[in-house]
Amino acid sequence: MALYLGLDSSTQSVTAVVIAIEGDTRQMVLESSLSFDEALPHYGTAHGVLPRTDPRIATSSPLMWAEALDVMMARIARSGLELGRLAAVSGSAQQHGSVYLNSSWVDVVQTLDGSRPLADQIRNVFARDESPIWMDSSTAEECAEITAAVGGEHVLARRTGSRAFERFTGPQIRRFFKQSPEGYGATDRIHLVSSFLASLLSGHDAPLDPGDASGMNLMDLASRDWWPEALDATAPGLHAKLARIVPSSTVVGTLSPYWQQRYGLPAAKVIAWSGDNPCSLIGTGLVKEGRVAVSLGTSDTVFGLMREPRVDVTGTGHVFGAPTGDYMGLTCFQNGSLARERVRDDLGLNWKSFSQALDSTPPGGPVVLPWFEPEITPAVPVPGVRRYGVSGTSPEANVRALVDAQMMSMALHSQWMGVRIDTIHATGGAAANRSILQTMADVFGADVYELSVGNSAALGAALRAAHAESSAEPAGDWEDVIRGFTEPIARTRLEPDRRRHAFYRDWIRVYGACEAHALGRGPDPEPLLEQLRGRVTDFS
Ligand code: XUL
Repeated sequence: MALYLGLDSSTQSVTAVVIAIEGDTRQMVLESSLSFDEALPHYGTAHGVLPRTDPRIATSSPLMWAEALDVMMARIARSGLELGRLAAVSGSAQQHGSVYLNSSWVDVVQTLDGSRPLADQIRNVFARDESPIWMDSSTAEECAEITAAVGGEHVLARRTGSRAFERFTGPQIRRFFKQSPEGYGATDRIHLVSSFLASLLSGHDAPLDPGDASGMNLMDLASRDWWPEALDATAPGLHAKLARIVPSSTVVGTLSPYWQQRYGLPAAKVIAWSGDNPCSLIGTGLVKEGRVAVSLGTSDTVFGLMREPRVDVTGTGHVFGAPTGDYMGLTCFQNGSLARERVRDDLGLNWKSFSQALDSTPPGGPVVLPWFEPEITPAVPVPGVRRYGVSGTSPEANVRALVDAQMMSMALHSQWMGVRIDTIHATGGAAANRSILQTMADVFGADVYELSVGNSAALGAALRAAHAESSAEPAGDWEDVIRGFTEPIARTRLEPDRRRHAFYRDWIRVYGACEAHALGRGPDPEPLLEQLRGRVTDFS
């Protein structure tokens, strides 16, 4: 039985998943996590982030990520698994974060000594001790400069898959170049978290994959190579500081002598690492267009595979490379569980009575735009809930209006992906709520399944390792690789109600009109609202 290891270096922790595959036998044989704050308190992080005074700045320690990898590999080596059978390793990492390395890096990484801890040996390879991470929002000025230099937001989005975002790596590199020209000058190599860790595993300067490179505002989506105009707009001499971009399934090396000597691990193949979202795409089984995942977490996210690199002209969605060689679309909504909990608490409900309220109220009441916090999609910088239609409504109607709004907003703002959604894999805390999932099925007109996969990014990385290994033989079939690991729970399937879906197809136009009006981009939606309310029927 071959073993495959998937690692996920996320914002707060590192997780390992080992899967075993032999013919039709498929098992997850190890799942283990360590939290940076708890396991490595000497770095002083809180939730994986270094102490900060300016709330817009978020950095972490690349040395801590390396030490955590070392601790995790030691743990895996002691796990009792038959690691001689470890065939391949791949990884996932928080996207956008960047690691700045000086001229000693290449030599040091190639000559790591198995008798000394990793962190002691790489302490001096950094041109910058702190790495900006995805939670950083300090680069508005650099975003504007890059956007202007390449010819505007639409050009940048069309070429790279996203307009300029503050957390994306290009704007972060530009800020470093502007704030510390000497530091930038002393930087020989800029890695993403993913390619930095892949380098440490393979013992040489590893390439990037298109999934993670597309989170930089620097990669040309069509050619999956660096886009010279974006490099020029970002910082001088940047091309020479960046590694190559290779297909996600590339074998970038084998576990280096360091891991073999120190932990007795075999020379297993190291497959290019990717970002956590592209890895989660695989770990939630989305290897086919038409299937999307809706993650109902603190914020809600819709993501799915796209055969074509369509981009969101409204500028809120992202297109990343998918590990399958296709593309993935991702749209994030800030007011997810946060808004659900707010309404539940304001109305003095618990989850049971929240669901009862939802079940007992048909759609078609007031329209509520649930912007309790600043919203990402659509961009609403100044929060505030907006309401249209009947006033003085019952608590039940408020619950229905909120969940309808969240589902319609997700359906509306994922249309840019141009994908006919027939199946939804629902994950995250609120996916346990059947009433919410039924509304999702009715609004999207798709079958909804609950997915029980935890650690989807680490699992996705392990599956990517298995796929890359098997494609050395006849080309690996993704459906075959994920079989037995990412299937949704069949008995959780919820089908859309035909009549309700027909109603929502019209109601979503009302929702869109209310949203446009609230954003100052459209006429008063009340006449449309009234006209459609006449069509509300008894759905019981
Ligand atoms: C995606 C993003 C986050 C990080 C979290 O654009 O910023 O999902 O990848 O790890």
